[in-house]
Amino acid sequence: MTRCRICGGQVRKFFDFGRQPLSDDFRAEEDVAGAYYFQLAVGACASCSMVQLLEEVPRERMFNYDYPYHSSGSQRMREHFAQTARDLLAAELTGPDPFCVEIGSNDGVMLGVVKDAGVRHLGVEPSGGVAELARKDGVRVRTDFFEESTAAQIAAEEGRADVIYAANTICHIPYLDSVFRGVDALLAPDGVFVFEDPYLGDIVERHTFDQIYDEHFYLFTATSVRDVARRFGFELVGVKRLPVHGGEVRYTIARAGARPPAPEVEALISEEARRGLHDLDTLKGLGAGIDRICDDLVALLRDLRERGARVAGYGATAKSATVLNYAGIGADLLPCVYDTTPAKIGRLMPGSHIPIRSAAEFGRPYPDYAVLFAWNHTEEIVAREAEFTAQGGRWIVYVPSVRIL
Ligand code: DWN
Ligand code: SAH
Ligand code: ZN
Repeated sequence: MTRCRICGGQVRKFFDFGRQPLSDDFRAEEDVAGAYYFQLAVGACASCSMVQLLEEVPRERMFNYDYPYHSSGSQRMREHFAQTARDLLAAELTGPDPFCVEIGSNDGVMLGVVKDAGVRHLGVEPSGGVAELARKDGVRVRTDFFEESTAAQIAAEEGRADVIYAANTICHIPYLDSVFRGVDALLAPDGVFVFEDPYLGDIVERHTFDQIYDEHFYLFTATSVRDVARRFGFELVGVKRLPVHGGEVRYTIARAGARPPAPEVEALISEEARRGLHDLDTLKGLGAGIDRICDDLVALLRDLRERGARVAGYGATAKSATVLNYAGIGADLLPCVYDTTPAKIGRLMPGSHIPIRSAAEFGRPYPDYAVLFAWNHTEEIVAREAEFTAQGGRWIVYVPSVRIL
């Protein structure tokens, strides 16, 4: 039996992807033998409703100097984080000497804007390579995992934070108890802990099952976040649905009693109850969607191969590891994947070993079809690669169902 990482209750499995590689482990041909595999299965706690993975991957295996994902790789995300920074500056960082801490600051895409406003800030980022990129832009970063001890040290050295912010990071941290105790140590009495992560409600609704992989340990809801916050003396006081990464929620958390909860919080929690979002039957329904999508995608790729069409992938996303390895798609069906990230180009996709080529080579020559693994950046990529469709190329997407655009 698997015990809940939050409350010790029983986690009931609703889907099992089998043995899977690490989603951001892009290796050179000669290194693939050493790749790490784990059991990727997901369940919901029968006691506290938190949806979580059943196996935890040691954090240093995922988040280390070589972590390849650069947050600044998308124009839309750069704009999203600039707007986020401006909103925090206007609403929360207004005192005489405000202090903003970001957990998982990556290449500094958000904190750079806070820095430019002349506001005291600190990123906490364990992955040394991306932390160095942020420092090159003048952003202050501590190369460390955020947890209770790190937070206590920061509080002692720099004082309390008015804002602790995190995007696509809190769901990556199984040891949430330590995170909340750290927030307790570091947050000013009237400060806010703001974080945004993929929303289980959107994953279920849009069948975006490829949000499930090693790094995404938790799939949050307003209900589960409210409950975990309460365990540590905090209250969920705000929720905002965000369109980025296929649907996320931004949670605002304050010390219990410090701020009144906005009406949207109760509204979203009620909606989740109405939808039965934490019921095992609802969650098992997602499983049927996963199998249908993977079967349809494999059938389409086989059909295209038989017809002699040239097919490639676009976007060597972490998400794509789940699709490719669960569906069993290899280089025989998809000979290569194009991507703009320097640390991924020339490497192999984890598990499927499909080679990654520079997006600059996409048109030399264009394939007939391209599977859009970065479906969350569809608008941006379709616009950037307008010449591909102008020359007759067609995009293939697979969420919420397999379609040729
Ligand atoms: O949660 C996470 C999110 C924030 O980032 C992490 N656990 C890991 C990562 O997930 P992902 O790899 O699925 O994220 P993206 O943003 O969907 O990745 C997009 C990929 O596509 C990158 O490798 C960059 C590439 N890309 C490209 O080749 N051309 C992206 C754009 C916008 C482009 O035009
Ligand atoms: N915030 C960025 C990066 C998301 S990727 C964005 O939204 O684009 C997840 C990031 O969290 C990685 O940079 C990873 O190194 C970092 N991370 C993982 N565990 C962490 C922890 N315990 N404390 C701080 N950062 C962590
Ligand atoms: Zn639980």
